[in-house]
Parts: sequence; C-alpha cells; structure tokens
Amino acid sequence: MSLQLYSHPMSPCSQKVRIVLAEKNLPWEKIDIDLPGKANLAPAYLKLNPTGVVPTLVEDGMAVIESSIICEYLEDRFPAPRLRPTDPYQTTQMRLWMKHIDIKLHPSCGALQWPLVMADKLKSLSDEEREAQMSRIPDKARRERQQRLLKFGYDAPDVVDAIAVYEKTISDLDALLSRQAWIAGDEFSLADAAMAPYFQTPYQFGWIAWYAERTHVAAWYTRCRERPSYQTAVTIDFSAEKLADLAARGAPAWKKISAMLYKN
Ligand SMILES: N[C@@H](CCC(=O)N[C@@H](CS)C(=O)NCC(=O)O)C(=O)O
Repeated sequence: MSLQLYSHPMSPCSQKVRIVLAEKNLPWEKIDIDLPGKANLAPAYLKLNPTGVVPTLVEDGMAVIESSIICEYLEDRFPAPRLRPTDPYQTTQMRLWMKHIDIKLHPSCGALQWPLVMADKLKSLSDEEREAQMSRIPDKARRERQQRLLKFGYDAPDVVDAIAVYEKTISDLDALLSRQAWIAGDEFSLADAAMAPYFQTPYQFGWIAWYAERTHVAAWYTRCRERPSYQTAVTIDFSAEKLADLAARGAPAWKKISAMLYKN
C-alpha cells in the first residue's frame, strides 16, 4: 500500500484529509502543490485531478479526488479506528454537515482567505500573464470568483455572503454542540475532521473573537486542536513567524468583517 497526498499547507480541504490520515495512523507521502503559482493547473496535475484543485489522494496509482470523497474512501479502505458513526441516522447528520462544508463553508472560507494569502503572486504578474493563468482555471464559477476577489478584494460581494455563511455555521454549531460533544454524536467523526480546519482560518488570522463567546463551539475547537491528529496535520505548518504574518494580514480584514457582523 502506498498513499500520496497532493495538497497545500493552507488548504482547509487538504487539512481535513491530513487529519483523517493522522487519526488512522496511516503512512503517506506529502506532495505540496504551489497554489499561488498555479501549479495545480499544470497538465500533469490536471491528468490526476481534472478540476485543478487540491487535495488529490493517490493509492497505488489510482487517483481519488474531492476531499469528502477521499475521507469516505479512507474510512472504507482503512476502517480502524472508526470515524463514521455506527448509527445510520448519525451517519446522515455527519454527511449533511460534510455537504454543508463542501457546498457553502468551503467557498466562503476561500472568499475570506484567498485575498489574504493567495492573491499576491497573481497581482505581481503582468495583466497578460495573469489573464493567461486565470483563463486556465477549469471551473467557470471558481474562475469568476477569483477574478472578482482579485479586483475588489474584501469589497467583493462574495465576502459579504461568506461572512453570513460563517456566522450562521458558528451559531448552528454552537446550538448543536450544547447537546453533544461532537458534530455527529458522542464520538469524533469525519464531520469533525472536516469542520475543524475551517476554524483554523479565524484562528490564524486573529479573528478568534468571532467564535470565542460561542462557548460550545470554542470548547469543541479546543478539543479538536488538542488532538494529536490536528497537531501533525495542521498546527505543524504554522510556525510562530507564519502566525505573526497571518495575524498582520488578518487585522485589517477583521475591521471589515466585524463592521459587517456588528453593524446593527
Ligand atoms: N470540492 C473540492 C474543493 C477543492 C478546493 O477548492 N481546493 C482549493 C484549495 S482549498 C484549491 O485547490 N484551489 C486552487 C485554485 O482555486 O486555484 C474538495 O473538497 O476537494
């Protein structure tokens, strides 16, 4: 058995797969893809993952794409320790949250994070070079979103929507976690592995005030962070220098986010 994961240290959907690999104590080879340099659009990578995004898991030459599908694949392929509830209803809840993350929270995270950490390299290119890079993004919605974020930064309409999605997610999760320890019930599951990286974003940019007073969410995220899997899959990539740089980038953004959150 040989597992390779193409990912990027700052990518939340890559982090969730790395958490699952760590929870299952699986050996794997890390291949970093330079997302700001758009190495995800190189022809050889597109052969593995035609959507041109990370993560991609390769097992013995077979590529598996889409982070939630990769997580379920790892669960089926390496069932111990178990990360899917035994109860079928709880499994539906786990999958509903994973679907919410894929469809709503992930693009929202992208809208908040991308202008702060991914846009600089593109901005340094000439207009022609930048257009050529952007035109290779296979998915139209993604391409247009990145173009808006590049042009308008935090004034893009995507940012307002993203803040609303994050706020509702934090509030819904807080209500859920007042009744149970983990997202799908009493045990840590794929839903927790999938959700925790989306709290790394407010954490790393110094926006902790966003969730700190939602005490159930805050306690849950602390429990996730304290797990060895989070430390080896996520924390390891955030040195003190890197966190200081991210906090400096996050400070002006928080002024805009908090102004929108607390405008009433
Ligand atoms: N639905 C995909 C989303 C993957 C995705 O958006 N990956 C981002 C990093 S978190 C990416 O590769 N972005 C590259 C780009 O947009 O240029 C999944 O869950 O695997």
